[in-house]
Amino acid sequence: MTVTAGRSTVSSVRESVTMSVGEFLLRRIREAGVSHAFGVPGDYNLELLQQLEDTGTLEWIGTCNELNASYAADGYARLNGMAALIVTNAVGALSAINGVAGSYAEHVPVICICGSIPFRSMERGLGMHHTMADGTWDRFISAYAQVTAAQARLTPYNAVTEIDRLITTAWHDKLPVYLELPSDIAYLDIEVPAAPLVLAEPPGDPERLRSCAAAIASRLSAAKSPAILVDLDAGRFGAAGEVMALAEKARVPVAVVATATAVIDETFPHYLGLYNGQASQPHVRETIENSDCLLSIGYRPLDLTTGDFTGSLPADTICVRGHSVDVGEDNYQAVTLKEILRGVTDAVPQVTNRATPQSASPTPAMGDHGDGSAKLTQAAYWQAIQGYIRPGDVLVADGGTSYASMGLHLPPDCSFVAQFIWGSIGYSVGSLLGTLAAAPDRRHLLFVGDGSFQLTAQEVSTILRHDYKPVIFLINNGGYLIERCYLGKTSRFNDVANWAYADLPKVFRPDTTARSFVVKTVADLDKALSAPNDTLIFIEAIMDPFDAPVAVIESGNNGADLDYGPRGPQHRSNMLLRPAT
Ligand SMILES: Cc1ncc(C[n+]2csc(CCOP(=O)(O)OP(=O)(O)O)c2C)c(N)n1
Ligand SMILES: [Mg+2]
Repeated sequence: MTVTAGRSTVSSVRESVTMSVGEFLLRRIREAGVSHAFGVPGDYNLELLQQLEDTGTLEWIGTCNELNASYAADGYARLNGMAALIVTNAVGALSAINGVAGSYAEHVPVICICGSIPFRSMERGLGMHHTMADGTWDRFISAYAQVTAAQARLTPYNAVTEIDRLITTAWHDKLPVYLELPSDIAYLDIEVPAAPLVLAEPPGDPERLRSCAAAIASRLSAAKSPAILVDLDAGRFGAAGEVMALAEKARVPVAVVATATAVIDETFPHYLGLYNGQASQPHVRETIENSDCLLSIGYRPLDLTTGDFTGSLPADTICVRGHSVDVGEDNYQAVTLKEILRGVTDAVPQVTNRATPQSASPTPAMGDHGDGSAKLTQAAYWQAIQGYIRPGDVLVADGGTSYASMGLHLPPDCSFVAQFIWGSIGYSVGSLLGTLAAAPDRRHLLFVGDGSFQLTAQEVSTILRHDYKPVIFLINNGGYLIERCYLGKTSRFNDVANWAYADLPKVFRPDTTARSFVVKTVADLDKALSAPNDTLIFIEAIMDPFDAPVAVIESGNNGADLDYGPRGPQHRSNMLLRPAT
């Protein structure tokens, strides 16, 4: 029998099947498009991992620690759309919380599953390990309430609704969620829906959609200098194609902020460049800040997207977000990013008489990066790497001078993975494991500094264990160079121990076929770059401790003024690395 409710037709007979709580959870995760899980076993999640192994629902990628697993899940979700992380009570969950918080800041949907203490212990007041030994069990779910969009402790009774609510929330909001599975219920049978989970945006309100699209289209059509500013949500909500279709039809230039690097194909004729307040190229800043109709997509003004608050967008900027829009005084709800962009594209007339933007700064000439025998400089390094990038590459970048990779001109179909907002160093090494698992057929390039690498280096062993073949570009400059641009140019706290980085593949996998290079000159680097990509390539570049790209120096110097104020120590002489005069 079917009943008609409003606009939809619903079957009143929902077929159900019997399945254990754990198997249902794994099944739903798989149905959400996730085929791997990252994490570390512990006695409270072993039963779920056994189910995972027995059913083969997901491929398990065990990591060296839960922090790295959380980064891996984040990297995986950025390419795959969603990820799963499995940890154990408290000790695992709290190790992972930094990465999950990063996923929240960066709008990455990760399902964190914590195998937690059994109900038996909660109900009988049994003191358990991995707790504070004070009879409490709510602290860790409370901690996760600060860094996730939704949390639940599963019971046999709520499992069906809560699993679906959490997965759907993560998918819909593009945010992480946290789910506790008490260890004594994973094997209990419950009745679960037979139908697969369907992740689809419910249609918006047709009137709101029409009037919102019409309002935007009429402003765009009347404008002389419209422009679009794109932040990371355009990528997370899969709307980059819609942005480009609109830009194409209405001939509107599109700029991105750093957090949205590579979201818009840089070879797209209407691609304008990177917007970052006064640190933008002048024509980009002028186009965005003086636009008479600026459409911002998910823009979040932050130090790193405003040129340290030097930028100011037009007061009447139209703000389009994942699920709402502001146009002038009007706020539209029950609309979605993709639908709005499609609606506006349909509603605007085809424009033919507006010039395409001047292209972003010319791609640096390849093949000539100075005297081959000269000591390797940052300038020569990035120029050589520019020539190495090819269409479809996945670039994963850590903090420090490796952020200069953001300035590379990217050919089509590249992805750029970095944790710009959260900025937890070491992120990239774990994240690389995740991007490799999500897209094993693409070439993955990691850009990381010695300091950042030391936080999460062990995960190279997992990358080798799974026979992945990334290229790891590590800058060995003896310390935290980017920090020297804030404060402590020569201070010991900015030094790190010198490791034999390029020897690590051998340490992490004695039978490795990885190719390691220690490069000190341009010629050394060129040789390393000519190695075939049939195995992991590790390139340790020895650089001067004070050689930093000007953009990194300037952002550090500005950051010092913002962070420490006019009475801060940065004003004393020679306290921070300044641009060469
Ligand atoms: C978890 C964490 N700890 C500390 C910091 C502060 N921090 C930001 S960049 C950085 C130094 C990075 O050094 P390195 O990776 O060697 O890059 P370099 O600038 O030397 O190329 C530090 C310590 C951070 N962002 N995250
Ligand atoms: Mg360094």
